[in-house]
Amino acid sequence: QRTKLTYESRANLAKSALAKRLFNLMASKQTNLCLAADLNKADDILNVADKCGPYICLLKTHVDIVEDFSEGFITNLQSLAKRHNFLLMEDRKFADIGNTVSLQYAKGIYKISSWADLVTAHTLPGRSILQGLKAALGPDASKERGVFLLAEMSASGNLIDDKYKENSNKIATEGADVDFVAGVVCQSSKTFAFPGLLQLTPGVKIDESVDKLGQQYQTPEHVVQERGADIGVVGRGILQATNVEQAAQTYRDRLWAAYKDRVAK
Ligand code: BMP
Repeated sequence: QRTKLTYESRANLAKSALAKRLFNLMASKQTNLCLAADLNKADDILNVADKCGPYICLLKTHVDIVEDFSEGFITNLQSLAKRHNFLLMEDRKFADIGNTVSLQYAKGIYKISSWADLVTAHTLPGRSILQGLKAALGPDASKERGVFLLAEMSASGNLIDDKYKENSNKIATEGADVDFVAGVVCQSSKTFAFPGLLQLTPGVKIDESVDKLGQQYQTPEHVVQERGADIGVVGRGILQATNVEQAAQTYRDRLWAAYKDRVAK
């Protein structure tokens, strides 16, 4: 069972170079917290990235909500990622034909492929989504990049059923492009079994169970121990706290303790 194995041992099983890197980073830095930096101003994102940087393994962006985007913002974000040792994930949720996702990944204002270590993609279009994203990268660059595939969502009433999950798992674990898949975004340990993939689980908050727009929350302990999360994604639980740095530390401590407990049992 993958949830019983340590991140160190799973790093050796990973087929994606990025998954290996992230497993090792989590183990050495002792954090399985991903910050969802969903803020609209570049400086606000850089500010939380600097404060929370020591406690996170991953910083997740929605770059299309940044009102004052510039290349300088990306350069600054990259230097914070380097200083505090975390990776960058653009939560783009690609969902189009191969040719279009290839253009969306590399071109336009954001040039996502030039800076995001990881991106997210829906499996709705099938395998061609991986081929399309890979096509945007040079032959060597694909070793420095990875994708998390969406196999489940935390939104209430979402349309994903068991068949869709099962087929998403196949895309993540079978075929020529599995070296590009670092993990799966999902809500349950049953969604996939392969220990070389990371389970990223959003919808984590300590003291709320829903928001007003369909988001469903669980506690850090519940997502790690009952749902199989390897990385817990926290946005508003940290961003709306009076002390952002302290909140990041609390989420990091609780997610990490839950993981240590899980592998010890
Ligand atoms: P918050 O903790 O503030 O609810 O933020 C959750 C983050 O995770 C958002 O950036 C959202 O886009 C993302 N997310 C999610 O909430 N549920 C999913 O199923 C997939 C996601 O990427």
